[in-house]
Amino acid sequence: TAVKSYAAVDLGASSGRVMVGRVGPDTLELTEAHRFPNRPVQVPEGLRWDILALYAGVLEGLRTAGQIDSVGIDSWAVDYGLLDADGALLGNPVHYRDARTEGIAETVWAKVPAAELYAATGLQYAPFNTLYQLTAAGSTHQLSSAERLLLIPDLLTYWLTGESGTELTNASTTQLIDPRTRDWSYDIAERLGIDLKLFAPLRRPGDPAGLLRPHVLEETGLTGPVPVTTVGSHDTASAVAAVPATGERFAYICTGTWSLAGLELDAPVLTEASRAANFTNELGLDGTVRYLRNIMGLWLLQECVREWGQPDLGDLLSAAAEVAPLRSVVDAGDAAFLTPGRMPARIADACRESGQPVPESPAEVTRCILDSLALAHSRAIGAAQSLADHPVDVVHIVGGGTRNALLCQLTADACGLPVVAGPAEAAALGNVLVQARTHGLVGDRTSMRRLLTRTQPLERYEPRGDTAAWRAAEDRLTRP
Ligand code: ADP
Ligand code: LRH
Repeated sequence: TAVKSYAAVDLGASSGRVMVGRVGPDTLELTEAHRFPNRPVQVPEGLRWDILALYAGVLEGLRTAGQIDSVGIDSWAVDYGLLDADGALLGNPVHYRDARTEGIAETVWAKVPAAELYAATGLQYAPFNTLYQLTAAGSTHQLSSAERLLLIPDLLTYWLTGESGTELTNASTTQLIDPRTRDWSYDIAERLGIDLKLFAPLRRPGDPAGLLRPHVLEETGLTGPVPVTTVGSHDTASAVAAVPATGERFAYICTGTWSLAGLELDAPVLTEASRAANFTNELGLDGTVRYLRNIMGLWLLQECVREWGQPDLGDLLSAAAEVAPLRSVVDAGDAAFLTPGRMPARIADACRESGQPVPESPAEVTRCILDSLALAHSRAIGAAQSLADHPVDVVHIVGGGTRNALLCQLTADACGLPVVAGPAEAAALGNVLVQARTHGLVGDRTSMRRLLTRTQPLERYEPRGDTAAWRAAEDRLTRP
């Protein structure tokens, strides 16, 4: 039987890539066509994505990819571009780490109380949810003159095909979707004065998203027609689709700039206890719910490495492995670490304030970050199991963090559960597999996962020792 080639455009907060997946009944091979940095830019009005550089990277990647049967696009969540009546982009998309949403939650909660908002949308509070961003944009000239709002992957799809839509898994991160109906939360939008007509119609993974425009074909050297296929356009939805689980009793951690730790469920958990524990219900493939907690992730390390002048990551991690474990930990779920800058100093401050030794050298700070991430992973997975009444036997780690063996081992230790690490490029693989499924090359979600376990190299980490030291470290964080 024929093997087909699919291009997966996967834009993470730290880098973008165009990957080519070759798929057949027993084949799943992923190669990198092009990788490019994603560098946000601070301009006088705030922190912005360099969307044109990203689009140029996408075109360059498609040029390098060679002839493909379809293209799928996924990216980080919540952010968007605004278009005018002519379909032209109005300004650079605002970065979710921009300060404009500071203090906006109170304005929103005065209209719709936080508890009601959670019951209706299932989303944990995060200042960058699109709902708060749109409230912050309020009566700006740009928003008032916009005719259309396209989430980042939908914007790139629009530029490639001329067709617009709002992909559902990513739409579920706006906090304007009801996870039970998997449709807009009309009542919430109305009460907050958000015009849902700004959004293009919803589309779902597997829906057609148009054909590459003639000028795109010309620029990339591709021979048309080349369709764009809707995938789980939220990178985390694509990554979860590519978790190589063999049963139901698993948890996952998608590690990259963020760590998204949780469970795949059939229905949302909208209880008050779930809200208090800051768990989110994002939508996944085929009616699933991604029940998870956002943890600051390797952003903490990325920001330190930037401040230290980009030392070699491998050397830094080897040195961190030699540092005494669990000397000090910080709360890696704390939104105080959201904004860029001064990260080593902010971590030192947090250790000092909680009465723990202050990490000094880059190796010590790195160890503190990895211990803190592993602890946050275990706390999230522990809480998710009890809140959703869904016990697990194994933790799957996917994403760039699988290349960090120390982080994987520490996570196994903290959870007291085996960790299966890989694939590193899970989002791209999930993207490719949904395209392949849409074009009839693979079957349902279970057969997608079976193909992954058969073809992708995975690393297993057994938990070492007992979890008492981790619980003691947790107590240092949570004591008043
Ligand atoms: P995102 O999609 O959010 O941009 P990735 O999934 O690409 O993030 O993960 C990037 C992170 O993966 C880096 O910040 C780094 O911490 C980690 N990483 C990547 N390569 C390596 C490596 N060779 N060794 C250790 N860690 C790595
Ligand atoms: C990871 C991610 C995550 C979101 C964040 C904004 O790339 O999509 O799932 O919460 O970016």
